[in-house]
Amino acid sequence: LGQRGRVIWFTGLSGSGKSTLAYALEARLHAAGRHCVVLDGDNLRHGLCADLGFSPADRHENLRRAAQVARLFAESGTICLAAFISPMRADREMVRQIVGPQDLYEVYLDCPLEACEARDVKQLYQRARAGAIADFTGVSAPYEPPLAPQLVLATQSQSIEECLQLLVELSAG
Ligand code: GGZ
Repeated sequence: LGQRGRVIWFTGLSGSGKSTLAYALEARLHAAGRHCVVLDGDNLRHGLCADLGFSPADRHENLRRAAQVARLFAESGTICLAAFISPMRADREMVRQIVGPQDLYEVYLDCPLEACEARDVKQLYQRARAGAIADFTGVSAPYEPPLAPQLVLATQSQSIEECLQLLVELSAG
């Protein structure tokens, strides 16, 4: 294959741009002939993790499974783009241990809660504020920003194109 796998792990609030950037990066890498795959809440929580909700214990288990799958992809030489809120430092540390520190690139999507909430594409924040969704990250559940991520993207102020260029370097460098 001539290509070493790795895991690009996106962490950030709901609406910070994780899946958008992961899928845009996937398209870029595909176009450059690289094998890659996206894992996110949408494709895992409907299948492999369909039994899990959003309690701290369920998020922990969700991220443990996601990290194990990501490692399998990386071992196969694929670039795995994993987009999960992954709100707790301890859970992200578990991810690092499972994937292996040398293959794990943590990307923090640093976007103010107000900006994520203003977008509210799926009206989840609105429902969380109304009390209809419990344990909602940023509203009624915590988010702990990474202390030493490999890359920080200020998705409110940086353009998608700017973010993508940094991500391509991180994925291929
Ligand atoms: C956070 C929730 C919740 C709660 C449903 N808290 O923006 P989305 O909608 O499309 O992506 C979010 C997704 C988060 O799943 P993850 O697997 O990434 O979470 S974690 O890493 O914490 O395990 C959001 C939706 O699920 N969603 N309820 N209570 N996000």
